[in-house]
Amino acid sequence: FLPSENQLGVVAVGFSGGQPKPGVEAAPLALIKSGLLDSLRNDLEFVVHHDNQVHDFTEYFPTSDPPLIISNARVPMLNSLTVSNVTCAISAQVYEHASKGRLVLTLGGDHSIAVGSIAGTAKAIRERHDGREIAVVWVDAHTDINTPETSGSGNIHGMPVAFISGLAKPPRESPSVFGWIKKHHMINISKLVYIGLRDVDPGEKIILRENGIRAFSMHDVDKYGIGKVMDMALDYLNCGPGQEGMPIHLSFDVDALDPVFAPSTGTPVRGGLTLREGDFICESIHETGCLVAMDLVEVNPLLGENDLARKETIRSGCSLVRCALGESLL
Ligand code: EXY
Ligand code: MN
Ligand code: MN
Ligand code: MN
Repeated sequence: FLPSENQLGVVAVGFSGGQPKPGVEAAPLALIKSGLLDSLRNDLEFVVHHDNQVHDFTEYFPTSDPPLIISNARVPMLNSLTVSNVTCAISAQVYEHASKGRLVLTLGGDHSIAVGSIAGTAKAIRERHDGREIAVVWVDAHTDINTPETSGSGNIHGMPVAFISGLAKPPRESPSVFGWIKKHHMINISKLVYIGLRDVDPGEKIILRENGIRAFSMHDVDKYGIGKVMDMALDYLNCGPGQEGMPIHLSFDVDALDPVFAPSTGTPVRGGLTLREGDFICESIHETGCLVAMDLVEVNPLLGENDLARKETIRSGCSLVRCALGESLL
């Protein structure tokens, strides 16, 4: 299942509809302008397949997308048809790269886009490799596993894991919302691990408990150290030394890092990973040789105190990607 040597597909997604703060759609261009793709080509010797476009997918925005009122929900679901249409289009683009055996890098955008990137990866890997499932490593301060019923915000960037795992179904009130997600797009919730958690809603904690989801919070990072946490996480996914391995999709939300290292993001939470710990997570996954796709999301170049804050956040994001793609390999 390993991607072909050094062939990288890039999908740049300028989308912010999964949350209310403008700016996160500007991240792909900011990352690319700061030299990310050039360094992947020149220093890491990737052949980069990219259409040189930052897609805003506005052609997929419905003419009307009112808040979707769902029975038993606390608040309406926001931009539901838009996020559904956009993630469907993303899944097709990611699938296109992955089905050619390329490693796929998706630059967000807010975290709702992971519904599309994971769906595209899961489908391509199943097709290429005899129905094989993918593992997902979700690095985040948050679990993003609210259902439309448990969500207190209605923002879909807090729900992608619920939809891509099938824990949340297309709402009865509007079945076309995520109605495009089929079995072959979905992940198995037992092949998911979280790292970096520190801001999990009460309803999400119940979902984690009821489904026995493997999660490493910041408490675990402090208690065991990041080295041991990665040993445990990769061992759980059968990707440790001497194990058979399985294809890994890494979904990295930059807010997993402490705001000291990534201040320019929509929902910062204190007490996060150091940049070195974030880089170590990425390096450890690179070392397994199992990485098939990565998302980098929630960089918001319009937020943060000043220009330095924004530059630092972009620099941190670039560092994470380069580490996942093998930068620190000796
Ligand atoms: N749990 C909160 C919600 O559902 O609105 C906050 C989610 C923040 C999500 C950020 C992207 O990781
Ligand atoms: Mn593109
Ligand atoms: Mn997230
Ligand atoms: Mn987050």
